[in-house]
Amino acid sequence: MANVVVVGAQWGDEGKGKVVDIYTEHAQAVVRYQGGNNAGHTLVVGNEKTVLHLIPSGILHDGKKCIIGNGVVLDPAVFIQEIDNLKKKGYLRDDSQLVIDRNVHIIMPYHKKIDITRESKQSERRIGTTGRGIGPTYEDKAGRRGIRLCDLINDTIFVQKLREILPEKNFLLEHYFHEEPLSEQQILDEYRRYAERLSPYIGNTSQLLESCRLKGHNILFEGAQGSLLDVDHGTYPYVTSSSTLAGGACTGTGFGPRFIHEVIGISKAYVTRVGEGPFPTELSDDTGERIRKAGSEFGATTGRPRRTGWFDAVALREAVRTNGMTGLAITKLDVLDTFDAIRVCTAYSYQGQLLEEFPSDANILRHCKPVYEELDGWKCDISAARSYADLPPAAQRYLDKMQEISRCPIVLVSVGPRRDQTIQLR
Ligand code: 2SA
Ligand code: GDP
Ligand code: MG
Repeated sequence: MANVVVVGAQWGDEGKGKVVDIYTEHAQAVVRYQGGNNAGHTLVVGNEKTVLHLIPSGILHDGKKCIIGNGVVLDPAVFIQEIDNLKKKGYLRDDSQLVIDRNVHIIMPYHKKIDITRESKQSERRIGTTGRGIGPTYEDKAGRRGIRLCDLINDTIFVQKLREILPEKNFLLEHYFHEEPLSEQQILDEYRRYAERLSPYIGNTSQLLESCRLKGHNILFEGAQGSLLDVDHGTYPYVTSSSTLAGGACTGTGFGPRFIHEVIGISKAYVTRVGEGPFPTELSDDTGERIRKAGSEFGATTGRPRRTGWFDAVALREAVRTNGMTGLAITKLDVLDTFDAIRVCTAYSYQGQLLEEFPSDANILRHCKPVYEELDGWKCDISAARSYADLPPAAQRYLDKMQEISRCPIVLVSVGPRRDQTIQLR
């Protein structure tokens, strides 16, 4: 029996969706605990691809509870669209499979408009956000002026809150950003319709997880984005606005840390990053382009090309520590199938010093140069491997190296996007 947190060990898009889908087989409940529809989690079963932004990646398994915890910020339109798409494909036949916590914060039209406007008008301070309103919604949560789902479904409270908040947002839009103000009536009309559609799914995550735990059920916590995008421990200010680390699984659901047994970090066999911010092993050359092509490295939400680079053990060790990882899942090993030589970054060089620990200051990180070790490539197709022994010796050596320098045992290796293209080591 185990309650497991799955977290991204890098800057997101490590293949969390795929791993959560696989681990769901052993769980009775799957919970998202932070972020919102900035996430894009891709699941491939047979030839069918599903990209989820809000609904937990357990939803393709009948009968598994999928819960959106209080730490998530929810765009109702995206959520409703996602439900409709899943139902069209024959999933989510039983609505009681899906629960949204009554305390999730709602992404409002002004959040999206402020996010997009800030990014376009303040180019020197660009973060490279997904433009989904995530940051402004978390700002209002911390500023105690957010609208929660429990407010949205109580019309008197909803009207009162919107009337308090909207004038401030419109003032900012009109007088600072020189944008059109938003209409209160339009927002009310639109969000009242959403309130109706969301009502059947509302629940209490903390109580639900407690009852799962008491029944001896296994709970899977699904992180979004990645450890290096954590608002506290990431490459601030080039981060998302939530707690992406395993610790966020507790605050984002109301589940106590002493009941969590495993923390599995997902890492690609190389690194990608989307958006701005320092990235020491970035390859802005043909090799980077080759990885992007072979790995289809384009945003699952925005379609943006992802930046690519060699595996970075310094950054991964940071994630191993800040999450208290018990195991590592290495994904996209097959993407390196054609390379003659593969590099791994073991330390950074910074102003003549050798750094083995990840600097928490983005201003230092941006001047760090990677120190590499080079390994031989395996130069063959590994996508049919289903056990460690099936892998060519050079691929085994690469995995052994990653395990040694990241100081965390590898428990799963992924050799293709499909559910079955997986080697489970534990
Ligand atoms: P935001 O929108 O405020 O959360 O953006 C802040 C930073 O967080 C990064 N971020 C992400 N990084 C990787 N993947 C994400 N999800 C999508 C995907 C991204 C996409 O699955 O591909 O489609 O572009 C994600 N979401 C947020 C973001 O790039 C900023 O650096
Ligand atoms: P997530 O946000 O961490 O769930 O990851 P994304 O879905 O944004 O990006 C991961 C991408 O890699 C998706 O397109 C997956 O289908 C794909 N993928 C996952 N694992 C593997 C793998 O082992 N090999 C290959 N080639 N693709 C993979
Ligand atoms: Mg993604």
